[in-house]
Amino acid sequence: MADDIIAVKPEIAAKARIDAAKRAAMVAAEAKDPDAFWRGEMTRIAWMKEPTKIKAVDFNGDVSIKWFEDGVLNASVSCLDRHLATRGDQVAIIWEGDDPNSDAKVTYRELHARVCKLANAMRRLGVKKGDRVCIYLPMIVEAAVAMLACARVGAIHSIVFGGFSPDSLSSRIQDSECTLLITADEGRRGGRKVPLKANADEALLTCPSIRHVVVAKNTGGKVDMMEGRDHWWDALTEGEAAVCEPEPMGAEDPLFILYTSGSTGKPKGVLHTTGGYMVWASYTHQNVFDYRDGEIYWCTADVGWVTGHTYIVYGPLANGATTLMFEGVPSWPDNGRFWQVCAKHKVNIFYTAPTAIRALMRDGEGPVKKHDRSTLRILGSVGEPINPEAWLWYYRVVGDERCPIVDTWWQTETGGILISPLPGAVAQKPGSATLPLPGVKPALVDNEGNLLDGATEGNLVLLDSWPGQMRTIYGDHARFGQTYFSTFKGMYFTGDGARRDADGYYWITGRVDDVINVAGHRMGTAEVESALVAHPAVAEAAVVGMPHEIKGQGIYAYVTLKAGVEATEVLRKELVAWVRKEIGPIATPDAIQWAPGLPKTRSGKIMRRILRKIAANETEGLGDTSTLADPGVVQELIDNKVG
Ligand code: 6R9
Repeated sequence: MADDIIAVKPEIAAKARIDAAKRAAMVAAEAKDPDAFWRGEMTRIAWMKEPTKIKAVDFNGDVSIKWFEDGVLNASVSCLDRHLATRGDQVAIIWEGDDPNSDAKVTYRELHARVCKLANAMRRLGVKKGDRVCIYLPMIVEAAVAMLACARVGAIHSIVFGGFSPDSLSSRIQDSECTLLITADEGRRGGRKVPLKANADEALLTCPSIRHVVVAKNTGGKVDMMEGRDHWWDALTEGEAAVCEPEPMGAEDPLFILYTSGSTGKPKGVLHTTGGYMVWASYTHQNVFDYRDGEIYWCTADVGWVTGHTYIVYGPLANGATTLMFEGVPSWPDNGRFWQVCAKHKVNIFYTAPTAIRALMRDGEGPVKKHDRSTLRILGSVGEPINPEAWLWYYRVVGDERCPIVDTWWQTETGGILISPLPGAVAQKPGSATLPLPGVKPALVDNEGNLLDGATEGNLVLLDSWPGQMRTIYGDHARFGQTYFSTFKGMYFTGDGARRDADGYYWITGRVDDVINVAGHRMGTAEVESALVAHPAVAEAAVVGMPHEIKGQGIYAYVTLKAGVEATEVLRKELVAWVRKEIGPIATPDAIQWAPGLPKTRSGKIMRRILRKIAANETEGLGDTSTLADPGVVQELIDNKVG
């Protein structure tokens, strides 16, 4: 079953932008003369000065990645200005509210005007090229406006997902010393309110770099406004002109920072620059989704994640698409919401995460079949491995076996999709992200970094750069080299493991490092551990991922309490609430096990391999435990496993 092949239907290949022959020609052209290939692709975005230099990359030494380096552009011009003459009155953004009775449409002309007004106001507040601006907004049109207004004035945006706690918001603002925060009174999700401004107020107690706060009125809920610091969006932008000179940006000037979790330490500020990122966003959005003029395209992600950056805002708008922004959740008011929205707005391309598919599968076909999905043409998946069962349900029930599925593998660091079928060119196999896009060079290596040939399994690396690759970790270039280029010399290490079959298809097996993927959200085990040990009752904590039917992985925490503290149900609940408050609801532990001791090597290193197996109930072959300082703790943990 898992190795089923679903061939490209001839009628799909015939109409697609890229069929198998075109794909082969692209791969060959890129291999023969990469500079010529990318010189061709770079014209998909608008340049103030076209680059003459294409690529300058060194994965060794200090690691330096530059694309189109002498080009000059402004990302907002590619997304807005250049469309005004040809599609000014076309809808750019369809906004669908949490409440099924609220929606809105914004044309390219209106979006351009709103972006210019905010950009002018930002300049008036003193925001200049290179300044960092934090965006902490719900899924409302203002989020896209804020991103593009930052791009307009050359400020670097750093979006923090609205589900993060005041502490998480504060540490991200501090790390990149943002001077402006853009937020809203409250957000809405599944009929509930999210107190964004109140969270921001708490965070800002520890953020001296913030000089101004712009507040969008969304729910109308009551909030405190600090005189001189806080400004209502509408009042601030009211008198501003609807035109604004775009800041000329070098191709390698930063466009945004986005914090993401790694194996160790605090979240890293992944930095993307302007030219290469925009080329990659446009190239991948148009080709992977086979986007055609006039189509309605919906990516269900939140703009707080990289998927929202590249595939709700920058990619679709660069390509002149109509992009749908959804404020709500798949399960509210009922489990048919996704399909109701598809029918209401006649969606052609739909892009979501496996965790949502698995959750909706539980309710059977009823809620899907109730709604007309005849406009759907392409279905996409992103964020985590999709199991063949969920893939086939998506294909049969949602797509009526009509719509190709693009299972897109990529990361915050990669800026956009790297491995995915092209719907008119590559046969699909349920559960496989299939083949690299033209220009992308994945490989598998063993733990010593030796390249592996043919059908095999190993660590997924990329042998060469692509324009959308991250350029550095904000403020810590040494950590960039250390994290991604030191494990395997001269290669970018993804942190993922993968299998490659005899057809050369990639099957991503999941993270091989201490990052876990909970419902498509990346979480560092170290972050959850440091939240737990910050609680006065906790002496030590070790966190691992455990298999979870809907979320893919759940969070399993082993907690050692301080001497004299009693392990009670009340304390367990308190610790769960504590982590939610410290990091945010996405980090809620699914299980907490009291651990009188943790399995450690004689040098004091926690043996996570063993803890992962216990959490997964795989206690048969625990492997070598002879290096443990106290092998007895393992049996004790197995006997007291929770869940
Ligand atoms: C875009 C995004 C990246 C990690 C990545 C991998 C997992 C993403 C996947 C997938 C299997 C896919 N991942 N897409 N695994 N198949 N199609 O999700 O970025 O939040 O940085 O997560 O997600 O483990 O390394 P990000």
